[in-house]
Amino acid sequence: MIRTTTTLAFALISTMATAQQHSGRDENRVLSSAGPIQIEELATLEFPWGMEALPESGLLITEKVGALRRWSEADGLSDPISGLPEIEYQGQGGLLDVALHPDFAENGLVYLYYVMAAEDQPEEPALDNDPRLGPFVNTEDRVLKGGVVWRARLDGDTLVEGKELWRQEPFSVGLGQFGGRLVFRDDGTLIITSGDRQRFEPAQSYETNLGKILRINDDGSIPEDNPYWTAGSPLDAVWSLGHRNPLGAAIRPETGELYTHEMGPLYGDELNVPVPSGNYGWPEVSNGENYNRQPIAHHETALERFERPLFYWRPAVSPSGLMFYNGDMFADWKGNAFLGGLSVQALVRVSFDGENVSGSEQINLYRRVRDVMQADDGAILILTDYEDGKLLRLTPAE
Ligand SMILES: [Ca+2]
Repeated sequence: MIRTTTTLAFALISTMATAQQHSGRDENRVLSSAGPIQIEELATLEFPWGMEALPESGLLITEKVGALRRWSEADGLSDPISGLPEIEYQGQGGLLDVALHPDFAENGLVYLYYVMAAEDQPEEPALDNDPRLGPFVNTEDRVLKGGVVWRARLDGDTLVEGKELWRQEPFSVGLGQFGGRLVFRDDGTLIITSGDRQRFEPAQSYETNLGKILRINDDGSIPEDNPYWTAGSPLDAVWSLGHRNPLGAAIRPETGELYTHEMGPLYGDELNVPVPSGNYGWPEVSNGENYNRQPIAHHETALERFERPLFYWRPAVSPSGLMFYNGDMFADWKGNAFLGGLSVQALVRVSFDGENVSGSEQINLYRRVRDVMQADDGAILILTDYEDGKLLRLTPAE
């Protein structure tokens, strides 16, 4: 499929306040192209990472340190839900995303993506740090581990009947870039984003599931209409390849298409519409550079066999979390996509003209935004990063 890559001809509309405004800013009110936005703090969490709306009311929220909690307007934040597996928390790893089965109201099934330490740890961990990581080479974290998708049934405040459905292969030592978002497609299959674990070439390898988007059934079996399905091959679950570190995935309601984004290296964050068997290029092509300045061919100059991003950011926004908005509260933004920006400390809004991107606005929140979702009433809910992370509610200011 050929899509037009949106170039930087679309200048970023920045609503960043001037330095003078910044010094006297009201932390609970920020500017946007749709007018001022009121920010309300609902809860404080430890490294919150993902959230999902419960059918009756309230949310389930993950904390990277290894806890899953409920939150509701009436009762606030719950104690951690019990019954979770042992989670390896360090750096970018820990308890990442949560998703609910499409029939959660009837079956109570909860899906978690978490990082697990290997049962057998090597005596001499292989530190295969790549010079392309530049200053991000890390030799301290020597635990052999990988991302796992796990399903259990929520019974009161306990997860029961836990079962591992999928895991990253192979596990690798330390570092980061696990991916870790989960989203159900309209056909009831589950999409998993798997990062390259800072190892580059596995994203192009037909031997591993690192650096891929995967698709499995709700019970962990593999859909036979996956593009590489041959029964028993490591590629059975692969939907698309050539991804670096995708931390956002959502289904666009108008089309039912899967949208994902991923962090580029130095610059070049991408928004993609992954099609079955599509190769999105990493690490052979990117619109960013390696951290040691070793050049990478840009998508525009590269071979036809690589799919180009629908849109890319340069400089980077460091995207995390993705949702399509269809509420009435921010009526001008209906149909737009929203993603969190970590490095830019902003909520990033993407508008569309049909299937192409028509613009990107950075709504500066002065906080690293980890995840974003829409509440039932059309308010925008946000999780911010770090040990005193917040659940925030954004509504139009009076
Ligand atoms: Ca790419």
